[in-house]
Amino acid sequence: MIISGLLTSLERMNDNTFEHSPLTVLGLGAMGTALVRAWLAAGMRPTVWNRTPGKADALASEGAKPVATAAEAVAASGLVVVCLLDDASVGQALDGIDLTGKDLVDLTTRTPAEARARARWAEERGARFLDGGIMAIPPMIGVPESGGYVFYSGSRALFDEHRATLSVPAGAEYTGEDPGSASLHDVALLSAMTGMFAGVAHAFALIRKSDIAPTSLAPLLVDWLNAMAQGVHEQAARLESGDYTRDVVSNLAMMVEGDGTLLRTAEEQGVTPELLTPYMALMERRVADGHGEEDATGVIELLVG
Ligand code: FVH
Repeated sequence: MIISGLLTSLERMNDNTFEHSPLTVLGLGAMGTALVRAWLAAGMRPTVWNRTPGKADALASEGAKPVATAAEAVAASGLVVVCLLDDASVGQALDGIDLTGKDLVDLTTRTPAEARARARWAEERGARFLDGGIMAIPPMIGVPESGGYVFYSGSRALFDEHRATLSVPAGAEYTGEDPGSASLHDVALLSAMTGMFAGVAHAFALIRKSDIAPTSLAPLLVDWLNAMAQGVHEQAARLESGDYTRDVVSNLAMMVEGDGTLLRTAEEQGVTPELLTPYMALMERRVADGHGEEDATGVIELLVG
């Protein structure tokens, strides 16, 4: 008893022994499967469970240990990683299961409020909780050079003890004790990505019926978006200073004037402007409110009310 307790403590103190530490993964969708393969490649043998059993078959032949129920899977390891569709599915999968003494790391995408509620829910059941927001797609998992990483927030002690294990599939970035912090970071980045791809969709629509090939526009788009993305740092600095006129290169009045050209071109090409007009309307409101000499940073004031 004392010896096994000492071993557990030593494993926790030095997580370099992760290949021998029991690990469970709940959820073998595209992401859960990629996570399991990364841990298998690192020499671990995770216990795995999926609601639909067939998804564990290939992983079993690669060394994973499938079990029939979520309860068995949770009982098998101190560290339980969850990667399910959404927060509601986590509640359903873990309903009625004993979580006493478990370290629950939940990589399911959710809102910050859902993450805080899920942390309270886990702690009430005797578990430590760490929420994770994955900034990677499945092919980036287990490929360090892809730059994929996971935001983690919640129990610092849990993060520190399992950091080496958690760093196997992708980089591990701890953002704070507030369990909602990881998902707020995650959703902020995903929201920016959504806006970016809305712009990309509009750009491809403009050339759809032209003789410009999508594959010839693509590298130009990537270079242009990379160059313009640097302006994010300046927007952040203006937000922190509160001075939206500081070092402005392209002012809002000029941009709103230019929006007319974007809209007329969309009309000429037979493309609906509906992906652009909500943002343009906000820019126009800022100009009408007397902020034409600022850059677009002030639009954020209209969003938060
Ligand atoms: N795949 C991606 O590109 C993104 C990258 C960033 C992070 N996301 C999030 O990761 C979570 C899982 O995503 P996924 O890609 O693995 O999703 P699916 O392939 O659709 O697998 C969903 C799994 O969830 C299981 N599931 C759904 N509902 C329930 C339920 N009520 N009880 C138990 N399990 C449930 C499902 O099981 P089954 O349908 O095979 O039986 C899959 O294992 C997600 O939050 C992404 O936003 C991925």
